[in-house]
Amino acid sequence: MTNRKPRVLATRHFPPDVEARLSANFDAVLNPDDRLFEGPALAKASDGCDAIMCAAGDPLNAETIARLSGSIRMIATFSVGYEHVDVAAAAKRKIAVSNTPDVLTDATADIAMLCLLGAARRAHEGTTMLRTHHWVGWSPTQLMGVHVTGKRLGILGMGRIGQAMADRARAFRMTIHYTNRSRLPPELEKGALFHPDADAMLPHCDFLSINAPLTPATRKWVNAERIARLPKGAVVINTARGGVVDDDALIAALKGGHLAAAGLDVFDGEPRIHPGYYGLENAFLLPHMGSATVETRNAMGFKALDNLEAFLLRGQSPPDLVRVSS
Ligand code: 8YV
Repeated sequence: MTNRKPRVLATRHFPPDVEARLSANFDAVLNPDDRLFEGPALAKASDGCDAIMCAAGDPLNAETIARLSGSIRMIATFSVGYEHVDVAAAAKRKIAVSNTPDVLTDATADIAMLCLLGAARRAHEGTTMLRTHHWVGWSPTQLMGVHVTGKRLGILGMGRIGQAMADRARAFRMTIHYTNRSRLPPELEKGALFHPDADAMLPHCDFLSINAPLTPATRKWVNAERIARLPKGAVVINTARGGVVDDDALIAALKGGHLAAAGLDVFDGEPRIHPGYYGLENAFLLPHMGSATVETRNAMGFKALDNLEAFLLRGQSPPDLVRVSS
């Protein structure tokens, strides 16, 4: 028996405090230049490792997982979303997978509210006007946007982040509608109106916030037909995953005027986003910043480490084990 520390590959350059703990407790293989790994290179880099600490966007699909060396026992993703990890393929190879729920709920809901307000109140056009020296002064009709207070907000996916978004919207006296796999108990629902049929909720949404994970069932869920069911002048907010939206349909509705605006923090195929977004004045766009606060990114890293330490150092089940969905 040797006392060697388990070896963990960090696929990304993580926050300094996170890497310090990773290096203290494990034989850490770091990525200080934050090079992005393609699948085969990732598999090669993890040769001889016991675990991989990865992030959203890393290609831990079935093909990469099939190439991983037999020494890999765990994949801990530095994210709550885990659509980039083929959990079933990992389970077949007896590789445990963990994620980081809870700790990024507030930061992501804050960004969702920022997207809602930024889109409704034409923040992109306002800051651009000012910074490009095109502001000639206040005028009674300048940059009139969509009023927020008192409007109806529909939430697709009332999990932790959807509920936190609802809490923020209540401060704006918004009426909350939601659709979810199951209805929430009254103490979590807090008076929000449940729609068992998601499509039936859409005509009630002045604002639609997407807070559902990307799954085969939600891929391109926001399509042309569903956008047409939203009231004219509605605003769409997405802080979940870009793949939930059909970009061509959203861009057409933003150009054609059926939608007043969109506030987007996530994009299909990011960072190579649909080129149609760049020129759209009524799209308030952020580069996937939902969890980007020092406190949150540290908490995500510490949670990933809690899981790695439980499994690799203490032989316990990771507290945030991701199970294969049925
Ligand atoms: C993360 C996210 O920052 O945790 C998630 O699922 O979407 C982000 O906020 C990112 O995925 C890091 O891996």
